[in-house]
Amino acid sequence: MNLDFVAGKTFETIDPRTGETIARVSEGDKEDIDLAVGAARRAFDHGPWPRLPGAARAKIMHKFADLIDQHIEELATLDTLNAGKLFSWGKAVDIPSVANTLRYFAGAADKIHGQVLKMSRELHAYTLLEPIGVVGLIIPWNFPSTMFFVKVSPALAAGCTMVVKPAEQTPLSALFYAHLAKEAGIPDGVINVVSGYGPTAGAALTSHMNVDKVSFTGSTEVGRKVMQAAAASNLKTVSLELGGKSPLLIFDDADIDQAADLALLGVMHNKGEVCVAGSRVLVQEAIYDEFVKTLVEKAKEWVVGDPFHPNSRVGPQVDKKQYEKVMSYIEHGKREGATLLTGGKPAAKKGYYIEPTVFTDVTDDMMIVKDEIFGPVMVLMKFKTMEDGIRAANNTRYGLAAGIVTKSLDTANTVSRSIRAGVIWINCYFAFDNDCPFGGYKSSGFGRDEGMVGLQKYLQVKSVVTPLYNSPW
Ligand code: TXE
Repeated sequence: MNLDFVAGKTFETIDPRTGETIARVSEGDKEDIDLAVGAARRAFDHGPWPRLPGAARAKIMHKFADLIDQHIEELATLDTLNAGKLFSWGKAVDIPSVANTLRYFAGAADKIHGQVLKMSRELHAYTLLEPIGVVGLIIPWNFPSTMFFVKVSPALAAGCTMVVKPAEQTPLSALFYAHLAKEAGIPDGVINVVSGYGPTAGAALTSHMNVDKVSFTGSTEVGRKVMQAAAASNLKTVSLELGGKSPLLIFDDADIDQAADLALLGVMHNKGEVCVAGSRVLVQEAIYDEFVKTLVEKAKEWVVGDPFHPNSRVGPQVDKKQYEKVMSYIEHGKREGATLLTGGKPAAKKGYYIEPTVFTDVTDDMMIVKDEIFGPVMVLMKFKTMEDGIRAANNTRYGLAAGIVTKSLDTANTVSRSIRAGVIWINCYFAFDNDCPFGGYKSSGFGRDEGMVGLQKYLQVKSVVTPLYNSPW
């Protein structure tokens, strides 16, 4: 639970619509992480949570989910105020989905079991699946609620106890969730939320000797530091969900209208602050010119504006640092000689709004083609054959997601097996589901969130062996 932290320091949290401060939040540091890990350790070693029958944990998780349902408006408001996310989307999709994530993993809590093993000698053996222990969950700011529950829910179902470090940009909904967890009856010490900065509180968690696992979502750069800290401390296990530069391949048999809608959704949704954003759009040459015309026309439908307004589809970037990062990539793209098809400018005098932006005439060596921009910026490229398309799609250090738009089953099957990425969407994009694992290949990290695979990483396998007969061993 959120405490008054040791040093009594606070930090500002801002409203990206205006850049103004909306609240001051307790700033946790190493000492606070120590206290939180201590509480989680006691709750794991001596508390009821890991020892409860799975069904009893599930019952409390369902209560937690019901409480979220009762506070959808407040929670969606916090994420809009703090992260600039669309309120209508939060209310209809994001917040109801996090309650369902809890319910999905609650359904697994009483079905966690090992296997009976077929030994080659006269031995009886079986495996036990045990909770991995105290877990550190480091959350990014682009989906403050979704990412909280993508990590907290399987950890709760497994019987782990945890310390959650929300992103410094978006601590507000995480603090509300800590309050609801207590109200739901989750025992003290099971979920500890420490708001604070990455290099202090976050780093203390990753190097802590009493943390058994860290699950991290964030930048590739910090992902490297998390692994180093784990290796240099107690060799805790690590899973990393990092950046991406995902391709969307549009083949010449595609419906151009549908393809343009998917392409825009893929990179403009959540103002491009999405790890799986389809930021490289690759179009087969026969339909390229017509596709460009349709895309530019449809880009106008992505209205930039106050995320509380029901007509807005693109809110402000989360903070000044991200706004400046995206604008500097746009300037760089212009300097590198790419053609700006649409957008490319700030979209308001106040706040961190950026116009939906599309570049074309790009080359593989340009920074706007290689780097994750994490804003509403698309690069558009042309390819000739399927092989060319696959080669271009894989020409990236990342491997988080990819999209394919085609009417041909052959094309869809061949391409989906040829792209090195953790999720492939065929004729859709962002088709997430709790049962569908996602995570990265290459520099997009390793380990999977969601699905039963997402539960496994919070469990540990123990083998138990005994002689079959009471004969001397
Ligand atoms: O990320 P950081 P930033 C990418 C995206 C974005 C860029 C930079 O391209 O523009 O990263 O964003 C915590 N030890 N993604 O700087 O710093 C931090 O407090 C432990 C993609 O905000 O990686 C926050 O909670 N933790 C990504 C979390 O890491 C540390 C989502 C993410 O912040 C730490 C976010 C440290 N030394 C950014 N330093 C995605 N995959 O969706 C920071 N943190």
